[in-house]
This record gives sequence, structure tokens and C-alpha cells, in this order.
Amino acid sequence: MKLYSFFRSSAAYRARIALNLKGLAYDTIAIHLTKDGGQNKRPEYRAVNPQMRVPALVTTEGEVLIQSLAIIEYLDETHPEPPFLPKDPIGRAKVRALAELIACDIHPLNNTSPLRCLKHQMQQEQSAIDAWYHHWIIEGFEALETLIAAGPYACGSQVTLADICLVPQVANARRFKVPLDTFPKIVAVDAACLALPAFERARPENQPDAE
Ligand SMILES: N[C@@H](CCC(=O)N[C@@H](CS)C(=O)NCC(=O)O)C(=O)O
Repeated sequence: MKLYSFFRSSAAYRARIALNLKGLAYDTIAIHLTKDGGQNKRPEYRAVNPQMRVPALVTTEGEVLIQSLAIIEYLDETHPEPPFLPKDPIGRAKVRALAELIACDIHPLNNTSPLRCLKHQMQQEQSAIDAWYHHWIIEGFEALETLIAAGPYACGSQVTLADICLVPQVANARRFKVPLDTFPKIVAVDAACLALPAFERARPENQPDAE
């Protein structure tokens, strides 16, 4: 398989964790999101993913899949062990809720495109953009902190889709210097996950395109 990825992209980071947890080998095709105005905006990449975002996964059959959650579900359906969701419907809904809290409600507001829009189209100062970034992470993390179960992982004793989304979002928060001292459960889940080789290998600094 081939993964179009950028070392700092948290959506690509999710896909990397999922591939590693399933024990699947893949080649990284690095797409730099800021160099030359964004290599993701080139026609060659647009032909791969019309949305011009990473990640995109090319399967062994040559299918191109986009959207990290769809990619992760595909991997879980085609390689069931270890499962990313519990068996019971309530448990599955709870895991998906945490994953979506991060992937649908926090991440899109703080993603490259909206931040660029705030800066260039909306002419906002960097301090206002940083405040925006912190605001949405803190609001989301306050809910996440309350919802996290006993640990060591976000939904209990098994790694789930929720952890796959949590770890990259914490990495983003740290990169943008969001204080995490009021989120001890989130910090503990992050540490428990990063102790696992699949998460460790997926870290931005361990990617072939890391800077
Ligand atoms: N919902 C998408 C988000 C993908 C996404 O926005 N990726 C970012 C990097 S984290 C990106 O490629 N941004 C490039 C841009 O917006 O120009 C997913 O989960 O895959």
C-alpha cells in the first residue's frame, strides 16, 4: 500500500497509527503542505485526491481512498485484528463519539486551510489566530477529559479509534503550546498510547519526510 502523507498532518498521523496497529507495511509518499505554496495543490496530487488534502491511501488493489476515518474503517473491515471498535453497539457509539469529537469538531477548525483563510482572506493577526486555535482545542478537550473512561486508553483497556484520533490532536496542541495541565486524563492516555510501538513509529518526528 502507499500512503500520501505529510509528517505534521494529524489526519495522516491517524492513518499511520492505524496501518501500524494492523501490522500493515506501506510506502510513504510525502506531500509537503506548505513548500511551494503546498505540493498538495499540484495537478498531479489533485488527480489522486480532488480534495487536495492528506492522507490518501492506495490499496494493494490500486483503489485510492481519502478521508482518514474512512481509511481507518476500511483497514478495520479488511484486517479485523486488533479491532478498533468494541463489539457491543453502545460501546461502538461511545468510541465513535470521542473520535468524532476530535476529527469532526476540533480538527477542522484548526486545520491548515481555515488557518490560512483567517490569515490571508480575513487578514487576522497571528495572535488572534493563535487564540482561535487554543479556544477550539480547549473547548473540545474539556469535554473529552470528562468523557474519558478509566484508562489506560480513552475507552478503557483496549486501544480504539478514539485513541487513534486523540494522540495526533494532542501532538497538535503541544505544537501550538496549548497548556495541557488541566487535562490529566488526556495526557495519561496520550502517554499510554505512545508507549506502544505502533503509535511511536507513527509520530511526526519518525517519518521519512520529518524536518
Ligand atoms: N477530514 C480529513 C481532513 C484531511 C485534512 O484536512 N488534512 C490536512 C492536513 S491535517 C490537509 O491536507 N490540509 C491541506 C490543506 O488544507 O491545504 C481527514 O480526516 O482525512
